[in-house]
Amino acid sequence: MEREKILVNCALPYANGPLHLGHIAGAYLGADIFVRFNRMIGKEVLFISGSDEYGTPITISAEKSHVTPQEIADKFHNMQIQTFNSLDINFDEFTRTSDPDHDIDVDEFFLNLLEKNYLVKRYMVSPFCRTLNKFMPDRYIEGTCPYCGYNGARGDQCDNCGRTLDPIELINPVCNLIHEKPVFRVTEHFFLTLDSLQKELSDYIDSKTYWKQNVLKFTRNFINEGLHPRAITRDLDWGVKIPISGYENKKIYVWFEALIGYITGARVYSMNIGKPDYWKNFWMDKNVKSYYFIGKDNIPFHTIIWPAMLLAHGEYNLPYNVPANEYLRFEGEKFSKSRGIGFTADEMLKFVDKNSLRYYMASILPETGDSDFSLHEFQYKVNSELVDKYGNYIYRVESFIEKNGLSPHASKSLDKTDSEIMNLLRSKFSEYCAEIENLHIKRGLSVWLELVMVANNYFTEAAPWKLIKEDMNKLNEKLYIALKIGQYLTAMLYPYIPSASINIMESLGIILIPGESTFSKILDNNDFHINKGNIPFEKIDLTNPNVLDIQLSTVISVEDHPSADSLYVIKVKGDKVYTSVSDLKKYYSREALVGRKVLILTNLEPATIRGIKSQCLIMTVKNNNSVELLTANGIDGEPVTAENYIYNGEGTINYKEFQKMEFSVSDYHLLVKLGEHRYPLMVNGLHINLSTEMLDNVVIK
Ligand code: B3M
Ligand code: ZN
Repeated sequence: MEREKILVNCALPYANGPLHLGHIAGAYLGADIFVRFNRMIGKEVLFISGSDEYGTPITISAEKSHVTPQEIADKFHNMQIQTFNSLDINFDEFTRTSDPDHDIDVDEFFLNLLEKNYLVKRYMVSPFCRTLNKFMPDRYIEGTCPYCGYNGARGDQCDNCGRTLDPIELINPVCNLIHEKPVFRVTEHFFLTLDSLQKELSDYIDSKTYWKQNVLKFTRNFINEGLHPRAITRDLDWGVKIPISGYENKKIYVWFEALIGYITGARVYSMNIGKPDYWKNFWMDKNVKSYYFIGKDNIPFHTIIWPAMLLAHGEYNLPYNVPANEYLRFEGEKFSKSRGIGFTADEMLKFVDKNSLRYYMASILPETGDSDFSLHEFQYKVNSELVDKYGNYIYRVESFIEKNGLSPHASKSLDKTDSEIMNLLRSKFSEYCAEIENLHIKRGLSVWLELVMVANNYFTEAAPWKLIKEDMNKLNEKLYIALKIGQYLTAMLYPYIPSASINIMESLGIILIPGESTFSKILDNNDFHINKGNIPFEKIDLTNPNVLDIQLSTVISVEDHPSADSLYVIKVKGDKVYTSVSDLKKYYSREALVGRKVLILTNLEPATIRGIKSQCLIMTVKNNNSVELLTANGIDGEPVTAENYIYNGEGTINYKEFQKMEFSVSDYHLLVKLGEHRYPLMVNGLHINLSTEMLDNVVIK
């Protein structure tokens, strides 16, 4: 029997920087959970996203880094694929809009709409920079929002009130590239006649009574303000070419062509699996529901512009649902790369595993309002729920069974408690399914957590350690039910933390194959073979995401290295005596070093240099050709902290990783970058002072 199909599209992230946790919570994690869930209930899902590579965010990054936009796009397209893979976020196709395949779909769409007069030529007034002698992209123009007064509004959209803007609307517009007031000049462009689709769009939105209120409200306001023709080409160098002659120096606007990337992704995937028309099932069959997982700032493009384009084109389905999420804050502040707030996904994965991160992020998805990412709460939830309750439950049950060589199997009859438990499992599972089907991804996990609490109580009350001495039949029944509970919990956890769930399911003797297994097949399985694997959860410790053990010490002796003329062998006393093989000989006499207070890094992987093991690095700042010893007042062995983060006492850091760490000097103070934050290095509350006021990219050696 043909399986029901659904299409899940995820906003194409700009390929202009690493994905931070706000991006992941905003659109991608929820989508992946929803896709895995739907596959587990037997639906056929096509899951598409890709890199958005023509937006001005890319050209701005390219200008800042003095490289081409293509180089930026290439770098971050690949980085984003890595990041998604490292989080088990697996699209069927992750396309890229700079790929020639994308031009094929954009050309078809553009010419289709042009032929039907949904694209008309108009003149618009655009910001022109006389110094650079070129029209400036909307995003390059900043000023005050005419609607809400926000001073950092951009020419294309106001981040504060979310409205899409034209640069000419901004109050006191300034080009943020060379900080010059632009002039406005007339230029010809193609316009999408949004106004001609006002009625169809209103009817379409009115039919979406089941959409999230935040999405409906924003969209209705947008439509009620009246729709106007919207320019869909720009005076740009970097973008999809306009597929008609005479417009060589203009390109198609990103918020027209990028949306068509959803179709490109589906079509390219179909070609890659050898079924070139497969995608049409999802885009043309009116019964197929399509879901767009996006962040809040993308709402108008997905609930107005894209439906208008699809209405005009006429051959493809319009979005069935657009469950846009709100914003994720980090410790109370909005995630921001530029202001160093929050961690990128890759940085967080240096401190925790993907299962823990997915688990915590799923529990705080900003589905109906902004939510807050707190390191403290992250540690608490993972350790107290995933590890201490769920992981521990599985461990207790499997250990008891394995230790006593038992193999529980279904009993012919169940006592009242067990019948009730089985009914509870089924009813909670249905509740869980209903929540996720209604896009309440977070609430689905809360239902799971309620069952985890029941599980632990059940096993404690069953007291198998007593039954084993009294009643083997009853023991078998209780252990079998305990395994059924573990089976339900592990199956329900799969969409949230797939890799851990697959491992634990295997420890129960059940194989869960992504894309093939279904809940019914898994839950109908009553045949358990325990092979207690390692419960794949470890407690996390985030109180000290500091990987550097730096301490204060005193130089107690300095000798020439016996077989290396340019090196000293220096002994320093920190919390104990360390030997350092150092090239300070080039900069300091032995007398100048003995007795000095110096900072030492003691958890760098030890290295043997010309036969002598170097146990620590005496830290200096290299500035041009001079070298400055890092020093401070205090007692030997006193830890150096990065603000309130102190070294958590575990692990070493290898030299390459250390070299990648970013230090800087600001206001004569030495700072280290952890995640997106820069923290001052302190010793008992005092800064580490340097003779230089400001230094970027400081080399510590
Ligand atoms: N690149 C939004 C963003 O990254 C935009 C999404 C396009 S979806 C077609 O914020
Ligand atoms: Zn505004």
